[in-house]
This record gives sequence, structure tokens and C-alpha cells, in this order.
Amino acid sequence: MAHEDLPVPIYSSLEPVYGEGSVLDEAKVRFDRLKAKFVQIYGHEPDVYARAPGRVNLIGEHIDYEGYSVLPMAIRQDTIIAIRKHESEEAAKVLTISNVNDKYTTCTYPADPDQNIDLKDHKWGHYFICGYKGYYEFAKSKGIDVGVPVGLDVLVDGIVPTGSGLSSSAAFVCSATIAIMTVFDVNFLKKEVAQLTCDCERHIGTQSGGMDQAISVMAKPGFAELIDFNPIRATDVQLPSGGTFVIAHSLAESQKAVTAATNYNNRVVECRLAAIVLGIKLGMEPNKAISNVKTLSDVEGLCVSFAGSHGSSNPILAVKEFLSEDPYTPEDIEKITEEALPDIFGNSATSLDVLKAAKHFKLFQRALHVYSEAKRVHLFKEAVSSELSDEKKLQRLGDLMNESHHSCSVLYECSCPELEELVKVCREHGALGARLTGAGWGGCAVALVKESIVPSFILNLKEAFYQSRIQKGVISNNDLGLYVFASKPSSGAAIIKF
Ligand code: NG1
Repeated sequence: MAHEDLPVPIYSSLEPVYGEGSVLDEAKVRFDRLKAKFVQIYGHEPDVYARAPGRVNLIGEHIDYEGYSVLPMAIRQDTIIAIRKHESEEAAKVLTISNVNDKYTTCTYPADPDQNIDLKDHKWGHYFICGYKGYYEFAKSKGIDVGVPVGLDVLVDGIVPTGSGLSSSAAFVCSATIAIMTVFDVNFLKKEVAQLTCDCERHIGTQSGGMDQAISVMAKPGFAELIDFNPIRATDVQLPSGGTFVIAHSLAESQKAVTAATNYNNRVVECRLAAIVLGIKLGMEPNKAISNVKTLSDVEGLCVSFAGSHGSSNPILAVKEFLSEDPYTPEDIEKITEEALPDIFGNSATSLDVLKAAKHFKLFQRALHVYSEAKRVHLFKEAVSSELSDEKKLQRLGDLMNESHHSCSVLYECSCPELEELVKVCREHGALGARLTGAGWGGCAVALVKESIVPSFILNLKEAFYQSRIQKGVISNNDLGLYVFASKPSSGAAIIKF
């Protein structure tokens, strides 16, 4: 059976999740500490534990929300959660969310699935509430009797670096949702959890695609996954041997939720506008385009037909023909759409925030990135399954990663000076390819490196990129392992009942 059709696995020990060796040893220490601290805070043991990993995206950036397939793998860093529900409906109806890390002070919320998340007051516990609301929304939609809300005691331990493009937020939302459903004696299919966590993370104010939640829930050790959307599906991708992915932090933190109006959500809005304008230029009635076209994948067929009449199948031909390279003002677009932009996005408060913040929109560049990046994902997958030698495959994957970075940097403008420097340093020290990963504007780069040179590659990165930052006190030498490490494809989300 396809793994998206299976429920989230339940284990009674840590080995199936963490394998063996130092990763398992570290996990045992964390779970022991989580349990001890839970007992210390709440005076009793947790009912159950859940975990969900972060991920590194190998290729396919900023296209999941446009409906296109992406190719990430789970990393070993994860969020683990211990949870207990209050037995009595009379007990305090409070959700208490604590963290093993003192940096995150305890948050309390009412046990009310209909509560609104206060986006103006950003708190770490909000991500738990995303999962809480998501569980109830989905359970109700399935006709499950959710009963009267009760209080929950929760303790969180997350080791996915935050603001790093490695999806600490999805690891938290997925583990929270899984902990909640399990404590209420429910288990949904992986594809259902992937979809519901994608939907519910939007309560935090980013109009995210579903990549991070899908890989966190559906990952398998040893494989990257090609993730398709609508419906969500994961296909195992066995990476060629002899190559390793090294993840390196640019040390610029990317606060996606805080900068959403000018960065992440801005790009989602620009893509929608590009898609609507293309739809109209390719013959749709403006009002039909506005109501029917949500993403660039919705008008790909029209673009491909246009290309067909010019002897090609490349949708980019239509982008070059119909979109202007110069940025569009809102008035330029309104002349084409025959409707005011705020009316087009009227039901989305986060999109209206984007319109308020933006002076112009780069439709040509964003569409060019999305269509070319979607193509690169398939070329990457094709190269992996081709007859090429492993060496040649790695070279090809590296080239595609470099092209992806160029497109992110120049067309999508989601890089930053620190990432540019880091990617350059990676390439100068032997990476076959290197690119920013995740949303960008800070966070991590991922480099494909021949396995034989990984130790010297990491040492070289330390010299060329991190040493000056260690000297300036940005990070400490002892923490370097948290910021640059080799990563193998790790396992997906799980429920643990000891
Ligand atoms: P990060 O910022 O790495 O979690 C975000 C989105 C993804 C995807 C990438 C860009 C969320 C939860 N995740 O990832 O869906 O769009 O940016 O490819 O918003």
C-alpha cells in the first residue's frame, strides 16, 4: 500500500524511528529528560509522545503553493512532544504548553478549538494552537464526535534550528497535531495528516504550500521523496551513492511569519496575479480568470497550448510573450483585470496586508522561476532514475541545484547576502552544487558533496565562512555542529507509546 494511505505509525520503542548509534543514544537522553521534566512540571507522567522531523528541500523551491511537485528529504532533527489530557471535564479547561528550553516561556490558552490566534502578538505556542484547531476542524469534517474540550498538559522539545529553512514550524505543527489526535484516541491516514497540518499552519499567517508537512509525515529512512499535491502523494527517490548533502546555516535568521507581508506571502500574491494576467492574455474573460485561477499551474495548460502553436511545449514561451519584464504597478494590473486588486483578494486578510505593503509586482520574473523550477524537479528525478553512472548523476544533480539557486536568487529574489556568500564558498570548496533551501531570505544552504570529501569540506566551510563569525561572537565554536552538518534521509513522523 502507498505510504500516504497508511496511518501514522505507533511504536513502543525508539529504534524504529532513530535507528541505532549516536542518533538513538541522543534520542534516548531527550525522551528521558522530556518525561522527567513533564513529571516535574505537571506532577504525573505523559499519556503518549509524538515526534515529527524537519526537512531539507533538495530542489523545488517556492512552487509547492503553486501546485507543483517538490523533492525534499527528512532530517534527523525533530520536535518531540509529551502530552496528557485532563480526565475530568470539570478540571481546568486550559492548554498548558511548556518547553524543555527555558528560552521558551510557558504559554497557556483556553481549551477552545474556535479561538482566534493573535497574529499581532507572535508567541511560540501559537504553532501548537494551529495543530489544535486543525485537529478539531478535520475531526469535525469527518463526523467524529469530538466531545467537550478538556485541558491538555504539553511539553515540547524541538531541535530543528528555528528560522533556518529546515521547517522547524512544520515539525512543531505536525508533532502537535499527531500528539493531540493520539491523546484523543484517533489516528488519521498520513495523507490526511499531511493535508490538515498544511491547512492549519496557515492560521499562523503564512500562505504556505504543503511540502514541509507532507515530508515530515511521509518520510522514510534512506529515501528522499517526490511530493505531489492535489492529491498529496509521496514517491520514494533513492539518491545515487557516493554523494552526501551537507546543510550549512547562513546565520541570517529568516522570520517567515513576521516578514510574511513583504516576503513569503508577497510571492504567493505575485504568482496569483501573474497567473490571472496570463489567463486573461491567453483568452479568459477577466472575471472568469479572477474567480477560477488560483495558481500558475492552473494556467499552465493554456501556456503550453500557446507554446504548441509555436512548435514548443514550454510554458515559458507564453511568459516571455505576455508578461512584461518591468515591474507592474497595481494600476497596470487593474487595467488588465478590470477589477481593483483589493477586491480580487477581498477574503484574504494576509493578501490584503501584502497589497498594502507592495508598490509594484514582478510578474514576469516570478512566473519564469516557478515554471523553470517545476521543470528542474522533474529533471532531477529523471537524472536519479537514469542509466547514467552514479558519478555523472551526482554531477547532473549538482548542476540542477546550481540552476535552482540562480533562479531563486535572481528571479524570485529570496536569497540574501549571507546565503550568496555561503553558496559561493560551498562551490569554491568542491560542492557539486549548492543552493538556498526552504523559503530563503536567510536560513540554510544545502550542498551536494562527494562523500569522500565531506570532513574536509566541513572544515573548509568552517575556515572560510564561520571562523570570522565565531571571532565576532555570532556563534560559539562549540556550537558549530548545530550550524553545519551532513544529513542522511531520516524517518517520518511517529507516535510513541512506551
Ligand atoms: P520553510 O520556510 O523552509 O519552512 C517554506 C514553506 C514551504 C515552501 C518553502 C519554499 C511553510 C510552513 N513552508 O518553507 O511550504 O513553500 O517555504 O519552497 O510555510
